[in-house]
Amino acid sequence: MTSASTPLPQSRRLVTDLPGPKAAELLSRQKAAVPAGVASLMQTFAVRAEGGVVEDVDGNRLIDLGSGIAVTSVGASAPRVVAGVQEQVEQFTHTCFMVTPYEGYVAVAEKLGELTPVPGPTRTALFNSGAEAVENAVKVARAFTGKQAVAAFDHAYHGRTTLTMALTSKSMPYKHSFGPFASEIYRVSGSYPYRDGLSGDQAADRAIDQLEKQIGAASLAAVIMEPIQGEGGFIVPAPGFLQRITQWCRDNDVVFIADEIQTGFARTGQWFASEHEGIQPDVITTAKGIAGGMPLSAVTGRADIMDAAHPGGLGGTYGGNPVACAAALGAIETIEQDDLLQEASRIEAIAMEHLRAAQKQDARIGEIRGRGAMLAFEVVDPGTGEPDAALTSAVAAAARSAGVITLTCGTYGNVIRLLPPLTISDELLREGLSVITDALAAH
Ligand code: PLZ
Repeated sequence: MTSASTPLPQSRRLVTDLPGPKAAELLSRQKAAVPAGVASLMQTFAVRAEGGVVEDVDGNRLIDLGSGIAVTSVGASAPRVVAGVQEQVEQFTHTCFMVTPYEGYVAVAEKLGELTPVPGPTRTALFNSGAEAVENAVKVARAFTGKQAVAAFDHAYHGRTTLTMALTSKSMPYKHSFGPFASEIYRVSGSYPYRDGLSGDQAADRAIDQLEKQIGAASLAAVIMEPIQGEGGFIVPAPGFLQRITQWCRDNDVVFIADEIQTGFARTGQWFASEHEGIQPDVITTAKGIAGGMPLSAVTGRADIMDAAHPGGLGGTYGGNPVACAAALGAIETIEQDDLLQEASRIEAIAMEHLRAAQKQDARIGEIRGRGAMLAFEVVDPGTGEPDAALTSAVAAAARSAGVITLTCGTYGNVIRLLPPLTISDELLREGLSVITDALAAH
């Protein structure tokens, strides 16, 4: 360990407005050098992050309720992640696993085989981003089944590459003006109990009917679904929905892919959200929380499915980079040793209590939902229940200006979501929540 710096205090501190003077200068440099298409939410620039706090260039300390979109679940700069990365960079940074393999990749694959709820013997291939994992999950499903069609759900998010844009449901901002999209992708209705009012069985009947009538099992290689839909609005399907869908896939020789890129790695209070649903996916895609902030993703699947791709058919220059693998082993050890599953449940209890109390005072808080440290509420018109996207953006912007990193999501843009690091203290979490609910009360 080389870092001799003092720990970053785990508290919010605003010494300037946002952006402060240094951030304002960087923002103008960003504007001149980075395309507008790459937009940043926070009006400031990070220089340091630790635990649940991000420090900016002007010395402000922000409460992190986003974890870089569900990535630093073990806390920013988690000690075991930092140590693993430092040790690895001193040995070597890259050989390419397809050229000269190394143990870290195999160790991560073994760990994912143990931890994921995929039945029977498994194999794991490593990649860089979530979208790349989804692409490869589709490749193996097609190779295994000899079929081509892939079904995704309403409100789904699977990435920004050509294939994963096609799988993603929402046009703006993800797909608008970027077509044509990949072919043989179909969309069916999912389960959104707050808005469709259907039970898990009713929603599954509807989806299965669409799968059978509009695609046909004989053409269908895979069904892909996030067990809690993330970007779509932290939508938890009605109980039983996922069980029915996975059973239908099993009965019809269709590969069921659970996209656990956002829900994985203790985020929901289990290692994987599939476990809450009692399902055993054939293939699971993971990324984000897997490596404490280093770019790494994985496809873990039944050995017979994964081995259907021919030797040399899967890979990439950087997939399973040794530094990212060392970070993943550090992150996984942290989740295990520090019992972060329990921490996710602690966060759920505190946040639910806070949000339910706020809801009693304010009927614009619609459904509060989620699991563990993946929680959200809808902002609605209290009379009609219609989504209120304008109010949602205003509240989130106000919370950000007050020093709380606050993310929104949802097909209708009206969901405020909480994705704090699992290590955040009770105090910091409560303060961050109060900033958000106070911002709502002030609007
Ligand atoms: N699958 C379920 O949540 C990434 C996207 C943010 P990448 N979600 C955050 C944005 O606006 O780009 C995600 C996900 C699920 C796939 C992905 C894609 O993962 O690592 O961003 O490619």
